[in-house]
Amino acid sequence: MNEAQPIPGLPGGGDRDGDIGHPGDGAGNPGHPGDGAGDAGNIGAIAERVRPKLKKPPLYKVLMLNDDYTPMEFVVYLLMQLFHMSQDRAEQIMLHIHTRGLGVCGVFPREIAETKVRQTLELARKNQHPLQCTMERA
Ligand code: TYC
Repeated sequence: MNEAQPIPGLPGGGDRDGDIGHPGDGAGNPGHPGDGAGDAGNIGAIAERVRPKLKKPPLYKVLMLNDDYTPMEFVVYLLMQLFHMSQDRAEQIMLHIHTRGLGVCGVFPREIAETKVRQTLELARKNQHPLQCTMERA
């Protein structure tokens, strides 16, 4: 046995699909001794993936919409509290939404995006602001 064994999650391992080490995504050792992988001339070698390729979860953009009534300071506060932005970043994004009509607050897997939208709307309603927030596939 002199086959080099790449170490999962380290450079040189992996399945060349361009990602970096999702557990169980096929990164790692190509075959074990006796499993048929790499045995040239082994007629009828088993060509079945031991670990089926797992799909990465689809991502969603959380979008915030402009309106004429929600105070700028409230939007900045919300971007800092719920989207963990710095004050400078939150002001930039708020002004982008204010001038362009809408903007992206972040990109997340579906359930996290849903939670961000819900928390944004809850906080806005609690403070009686008409702010609108939604999500779409990234
Ligand atoms: N247009 C609002 C104002 O002038 C500010 C604002 C910014 C509102 C972003 C909503 O998502 C928003 N007070």
